[in-house]
Amino acid sequence: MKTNRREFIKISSIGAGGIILSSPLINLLGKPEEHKDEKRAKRYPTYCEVCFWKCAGWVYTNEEKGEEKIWKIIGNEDDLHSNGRFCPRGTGGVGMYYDEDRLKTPLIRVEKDGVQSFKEATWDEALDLIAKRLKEVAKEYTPECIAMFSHGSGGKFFSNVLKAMGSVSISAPSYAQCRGPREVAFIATYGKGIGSPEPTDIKNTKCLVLIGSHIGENMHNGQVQEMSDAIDDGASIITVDPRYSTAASKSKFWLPIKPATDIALLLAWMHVIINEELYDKEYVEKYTFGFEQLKAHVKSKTPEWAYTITKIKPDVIRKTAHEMASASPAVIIHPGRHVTWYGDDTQRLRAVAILNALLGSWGRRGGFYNPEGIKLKKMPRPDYPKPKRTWRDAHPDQYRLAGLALSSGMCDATIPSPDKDCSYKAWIINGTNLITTLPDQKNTIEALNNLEFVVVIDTMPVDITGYADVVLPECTYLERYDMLRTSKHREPSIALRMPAAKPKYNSKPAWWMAKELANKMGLGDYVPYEKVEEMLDWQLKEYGSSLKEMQKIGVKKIDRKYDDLYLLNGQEYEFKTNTGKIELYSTALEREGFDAMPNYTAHPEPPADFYRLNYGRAPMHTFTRTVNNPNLSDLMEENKLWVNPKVAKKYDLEKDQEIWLENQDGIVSSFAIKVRITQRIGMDSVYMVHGFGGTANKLKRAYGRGGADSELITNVMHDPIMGGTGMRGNFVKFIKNNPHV
Ligand SMILES: Nc1nc2c(c(=O)[nH]1)N[C@H]1C(S)=C(S)[C@@H](COP(=O)(O)OP(=O)(O)OC[C@H]3O[C@@H](n4cnc5c(=O)[nH]c(N)nc54)[C@H](O)[C@@H]3O)O[C@H]1N2
Ligand SMILES: Nc1nc2c(c(=O)[nH]1)N[C@H]1C(S)=C(S)[C@@H](COP(=O)(O)OP(=O)(O)OC[C@H]3O[C@@H](n4cnc5c(=O)[nH]c(N)nc54)[C@H](O)[C@@H]3O)O[C@H]1N2
Ligand code: SF4
Ligand SMILES: [Mo]
Repeated sequence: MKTNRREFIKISSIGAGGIILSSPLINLLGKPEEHKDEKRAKRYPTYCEVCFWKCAGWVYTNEEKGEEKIWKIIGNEDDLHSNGRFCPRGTGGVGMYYDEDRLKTPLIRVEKDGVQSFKEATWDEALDLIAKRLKEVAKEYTPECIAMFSHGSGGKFFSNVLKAMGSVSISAPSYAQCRGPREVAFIATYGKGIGSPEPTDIKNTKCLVLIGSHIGENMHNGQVQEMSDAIDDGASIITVDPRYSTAASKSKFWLPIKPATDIALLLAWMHVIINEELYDKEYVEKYTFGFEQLKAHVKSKTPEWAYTITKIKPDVIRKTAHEMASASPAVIIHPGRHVTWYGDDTQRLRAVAILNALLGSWGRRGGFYNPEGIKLKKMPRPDYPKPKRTWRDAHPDQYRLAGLALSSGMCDATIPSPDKDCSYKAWIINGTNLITTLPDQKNTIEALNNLEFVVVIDTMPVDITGYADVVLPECTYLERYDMLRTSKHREPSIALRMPAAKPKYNSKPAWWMAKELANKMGLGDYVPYEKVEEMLDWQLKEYGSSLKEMQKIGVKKIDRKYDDLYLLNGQEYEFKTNTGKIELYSTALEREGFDAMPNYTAHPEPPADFYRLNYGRAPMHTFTRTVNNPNLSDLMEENKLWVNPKVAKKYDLEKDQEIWLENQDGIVSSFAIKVRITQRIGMDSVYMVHGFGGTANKLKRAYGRGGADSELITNVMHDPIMGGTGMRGNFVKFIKNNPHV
């Protein structure tokens, strides 16, 4: 059975606490001493799901009129990700539980008289249908034709079922739309990626260089705290950002770079550091490969050369290079996180990696430390079948250095084309709002229309749920168990998430859905437990703990196995690169036919009357994940378009005037966005926070609020090295009268 056109269905839904904000950066974090335990309260351990920093905390419940209610969430003081403090989003996570617009029961797409709509279903009906349709797709095509997109904790449970079926096409948008280029660049240079949380030793640094990494608005908790401490300890901050970000306002040097020219600045910094012999000679000699080639490569890349490109004055380039060198090796050129900007991102991040190597910061106190984590044992289960095709076949002979599946690549491969085998026929989408997450919405929708079957697992009726054949409502992280958190850090640790309340409505945890689905598909042996608690307890035993103990402590620290947080003086060390050295000259890139050392190439400029569309984060929101959250939308209910006063004057734009935007491809924004006139943005760009302007009409607080950068990002600049989707090459012009009337 083929679905014809997959009509977008606007889902109908069936069925608090406040936060005080003061000034930016550290003041946004809750203080541990503010939270005095109250006698009647019960507390349950969790780790936060409002973003991917995964801070561990405590959920407090209180009895109100004989009923237990979730009251507040605070940080767990034993946790290295949070140090006992939560960011406003984490604190506001309670709102996810109370949001009355939540998905409440499974939904199945039905068609009557040519009109498609969702009907409410029981779990049995929904899961039976999924099992039947996935088996049909696997039989008619191959199991490899089923793909999964996931960004969230439940993904592990569903990927187990998918692998048991015989497909390994499992991707997260946090790779090709986020940190992929940085991982590839650091692996090419050091033989090791960055990972999450970033092992930047910010608390011990003397100089932190942020290149478009807007820590303070990007509220990755531990980093914000460490940056604040470092500033108090006298560290200097150098911020390179065309926008006067919160970080820029805390910086000794703010370099308002012309957008898309960072590689030129990085090469000029290398030039100064090599030319003036400011690099860490002993380190470079002992650990690196290709210094002479690099020296020749950057010989002509003078600050004067870079000035013409970046608009950063030569003396500022020199001064900031001296500032970094005088802090060396306790200096961090931060690798950033969302780095898919202009398509040459792996090379820009290579330049970042190389500059760190020249300053000897990798493996050094105040630079990058060597994190350690633990790997939990898996309960015995049958071997997975070996797939005949993987996600790599979506782009044969391309992006061979990509280490993880590309969401965008898998999406593209779903659209039949003469030069591509149409690989995917069914998608499972868990915890990712692909419509607003992948660039070029038209492309994503075309892929969705070509699918035979789509399952969406989410907590909210967000945009992507409207394209599903079956929608499964997951309960929030406050109502469920999940896998144990074991991310690497200065010390290894384990954190538990457990339910603080029963799932509201007819929602269920991912582990339960995946287990039921596996059973219905005859794959029950792959889920060797009745309840996930059994598995958690089994895994914890290996570390001398138990579920019971973890329920009391939440976080268990484990001693480091190796005493190698930093490199020792003069220590021999073999890097996992082709040469065993830190590759200033990359043999891996050369072998793949790419530049072995980064080069600057110019990018297109905005046409007349157009402005570059810049976007980023706000401290109180995470993408579309939080825009409907009652607590967080109270703090920030819409985004605004940052416009420079001179530009505003040119077009006669007033403060808070509602305007629409049209991009270079003629795409017009669905909703109006208010103008914020500010000197903090340059003359060639406009800026907005990502996540707003949603079209999902059942999200009362989010629908149509503000503008969506996602709608306007239609020009995708693919990174030829790893397939990342550069999203900052889009230009917009202003429309003052409502184009939709
Ligand atoms: N235009 C544009 N695109 C971008 C970015 C940008 O800045 N601008 N940023 C990029 C980056 S850096 C990233 S990391 C990605 C992020 O991409 P996504 O992770 O897709 O971002 P969200 O929009 O937050 O979508 C998360 C979805 O998970 C759902 N959800 C929340 N909690 C749960 C849960 O417990 N269970 C389940 N099943 N679902 C849950 C939310 O309701 C929401 O639908 O987007 C990338 N794409
Ligand atoms: N509060 C909050 N915090 C978050 C998130 C969130 O949703 N909310 N999301 C998390 C996630 S998944 C990620 S990946 C990170 C992303 O956060 P980061 O990696 O810190 O930042 P980006 O989104 O890449 O960059 C945004 C900054 O880049 C600047 N910029 C734009 N163009 C250029 C340019 O050409 N050159 C330079 N040098 N700068 C430029 C913008 O002005 C803006 O200040 O944030 C994380 N932290
Ligand atoms: S940084 Fe904030 S939103 Fe992210 S996990 Fe930590 S508390 Fe939650
Ligand atoms: Mo991200």
